[in-house]
Amino acid sequence: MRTTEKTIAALLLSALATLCGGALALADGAPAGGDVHVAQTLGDRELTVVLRRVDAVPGPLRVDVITHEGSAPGELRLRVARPGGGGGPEAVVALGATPGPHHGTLRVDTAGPQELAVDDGERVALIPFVVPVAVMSPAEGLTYRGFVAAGLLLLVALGTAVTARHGWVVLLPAGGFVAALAVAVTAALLSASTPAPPRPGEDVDATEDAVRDPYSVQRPSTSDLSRPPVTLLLRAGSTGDALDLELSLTDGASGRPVDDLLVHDDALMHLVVVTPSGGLRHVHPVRVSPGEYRARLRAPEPGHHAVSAEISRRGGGVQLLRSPTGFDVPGTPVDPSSPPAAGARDVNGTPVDVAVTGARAGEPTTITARVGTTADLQPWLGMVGHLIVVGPLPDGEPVGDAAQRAPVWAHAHAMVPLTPGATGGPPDETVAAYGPVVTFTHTFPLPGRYRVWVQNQRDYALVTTPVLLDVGAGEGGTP
Ligand SMILES: [Cu+2]
Repeated sequence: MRTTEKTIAALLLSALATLCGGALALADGAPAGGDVHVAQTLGDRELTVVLRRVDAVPGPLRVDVITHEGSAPGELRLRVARPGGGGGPEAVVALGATPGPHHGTLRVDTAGPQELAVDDGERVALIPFVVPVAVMSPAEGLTYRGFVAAGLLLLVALGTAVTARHGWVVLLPAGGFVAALAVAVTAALLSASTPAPPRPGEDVDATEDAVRDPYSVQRPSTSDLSRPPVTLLLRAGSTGDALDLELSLTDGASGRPVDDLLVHDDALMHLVVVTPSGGLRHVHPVRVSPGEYRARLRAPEPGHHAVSAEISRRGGGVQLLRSPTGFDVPGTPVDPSSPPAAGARDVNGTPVDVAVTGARAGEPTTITARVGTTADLQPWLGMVGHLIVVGPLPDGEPVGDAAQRAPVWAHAHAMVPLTPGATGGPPDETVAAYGPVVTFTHTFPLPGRYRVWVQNQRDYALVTTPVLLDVGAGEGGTP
């Protein structure tokens, strides 16, 4: 082989190495999705079901079921199904007596909307989720075709360089290789800024969201806030020493079942119940069919309960629904208990110290809770802490009745601090590294006496701290 041919062969070989390296880097840069966390009050268990990211179909779907303090050991059966279709293969998750994560792996065969069925033997929760469809834009298509053509032409050029008698013959495939490579590289650069085409039957916004974040179709978008309000129908039926709540969601305009709820703050629905004695129940009803949700309350108190539900509809933003009826449990109501306003207390073995500054209507009030003694709080529903506010409440009547008419029901959060440089999603409940000081800011619109509950998770147990808060009139006698 002459010197020029050797030089051409060496150049082509180095180009081949670059091409292979480039192709690998491209594969590593594939769009990544996230995990979906869904809190579920299934029977007597409060669970967090975590659907891990699906990288390819057909492929494995790993499901982590996180149990909490007081969860009975047992078995859950999981299966994946297309909405309205038959069930796929099952996986059994054995729930141990120790609270924490328990694992199961299923198989998903197709992309698109599906349901994860979680069956405790008595009730089946159907959790909608989406396996992202790989959508290729024209620029991405050109990139792949360009690299394939360049690779083939490179092999032809190499073969020609070894066998051809005249060096100029190699220039033909080598020139084609350079041209194909140029097209591929240009298309790769373009594809970074070109949106992917919409999938059939889907709007462009949703598809763009789905490409950036495959699970975004389950999260609210701020760009579209046009869905009608939801009507919440509530029925309560007794089951032994528990109470089964049946919740029906219907569209305020069409009257049809509402089946477009998004996972919002790690749940499809957050149900808040204020009990006659002034207790708080915060549960996450399971979806049993389109628009139908169920939750069980253990050891219900006699008397009237006030109920609100927080949901988020796709295209409808977050809605706080208040049940106009609440529900009644037969029997004589116990006297309401009055929690302390501020200061130190013990909540089921956890030392909690609450401080309040401000507390004037129309001005920001800061509520600071020191929960435990070290930084061992776990994120619950994606937050270090939750603050639930109901009021103003008159003294001298059962709290459930007063809460039914209370003008203000509100919900504030203490966010999980962002870890600098973190590339993954937010930490899940297995990370016990937050607190012990948790701070909330809330502006009370009206003066009066409020009931406030601070909620945190520690050792897989929910710590609910009730606080009685007197909010004074604001500057200038607001409002
Ligand atoms: Cu909730």
